[in-house]
Amino acid sequence: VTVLAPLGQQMAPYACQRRTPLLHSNQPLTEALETLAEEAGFSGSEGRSLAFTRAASVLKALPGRLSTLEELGPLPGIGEHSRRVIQDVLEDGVSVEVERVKLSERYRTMKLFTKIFGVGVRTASRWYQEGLRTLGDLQERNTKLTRQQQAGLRHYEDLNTPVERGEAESIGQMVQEAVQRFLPGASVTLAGGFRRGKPHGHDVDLLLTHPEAGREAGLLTRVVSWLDSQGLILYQHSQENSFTLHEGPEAPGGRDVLDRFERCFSIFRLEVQGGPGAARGWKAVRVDLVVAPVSQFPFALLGWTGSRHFERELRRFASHERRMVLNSHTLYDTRQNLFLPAASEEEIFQLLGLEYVPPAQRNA
Ligand code: DCP
Ligand code: MG
Repeated sequence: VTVLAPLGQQMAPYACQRRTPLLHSNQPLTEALETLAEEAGFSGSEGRSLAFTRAASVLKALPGRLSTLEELGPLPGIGEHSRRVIQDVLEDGVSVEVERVKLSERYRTMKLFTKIFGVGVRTASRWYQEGLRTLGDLQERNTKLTRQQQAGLRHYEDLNTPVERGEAESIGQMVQEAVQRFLPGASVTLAGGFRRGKPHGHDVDLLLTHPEAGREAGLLTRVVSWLDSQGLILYQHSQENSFTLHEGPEAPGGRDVLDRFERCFSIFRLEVQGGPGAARGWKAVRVDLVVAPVSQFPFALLGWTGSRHFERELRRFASHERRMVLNSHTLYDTRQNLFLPAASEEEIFQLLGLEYVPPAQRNA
């Protein structure tokens, strides 16, 4: 047996400097930490949530299974609280704190409500405070719901059944066919978790573009109307492109806005043979369609491939280490006062002075 150097010895500080595969050897530890991250998010403690997420992400990048806390060495990015949780799970198989969270009425209710399409932490929290506990309560007490939340509730079971890769690919195909009708030469790219190699996901993220700038304008409306006329769409709401370079390099939009692309949040009606929808022959699936002009496409692809934590770290690295602003549209160098164009994801990593990390290694 070779004596181990601390497992985390060569761990780079930012997740975007590391390779994080989908499968790793420390699942019980990362699950415990991510439960606490989720719970902190439910309580509005973003900082605490991020600390647990960071710790989990570091463990996902370790080359092997951790058996004692000492093997970690003085790893930056894993705080006192996370270390205690890791130690408990290593010693007892579980963390009492995590188990208590999982059983708590608040956590369970928040989870139940935030799994409704269109319900975020703030809404779920308000409902909890009003004494609501079940999906039935929402209906019985005539809780005011948006059109999106009504659709979310109507398709709750389907939308919380994982989407299989094959299902994501057939939806990609359906969209591709619709796109070809209206704009031959346009492309449809499967992004999100599936691009990182996940076998299933909570939704299907599709990016549309065309190699000639400007040709993509108006495409989404036509595609969505056509799919709708074919009975393939159970719900949709679209948002127009609101991005202009003149606004400067600030992060696009407010707190809740990820980017400003023309976009459609939808629920598709997918024909299925097996699974929970088999008896009726179809299943509801969440699909996000996003249109990017070709010059922004590499940024959109990078931004929409994730993981969420990988993206957050890329932006933090760009700003803290390079004085650059990265978003799903552009990269802006604040020292040169200059937008830096890129024709591929590889080029964006290069501009940031980062080693290229392929999608399958972005599961931070
Ligand atoms: N994204 C992000 N920040 C957000 C939301 C999304 O950076 N607040 C990016 C990264 C995600 C991608 O968009 O990977 C798609 O978002 P999803 O919520 O669909 O995440 P995934 O596709 O990674 O996971 P899932 O398998 O649950 O769909
Ligand atoms: Mg997704």
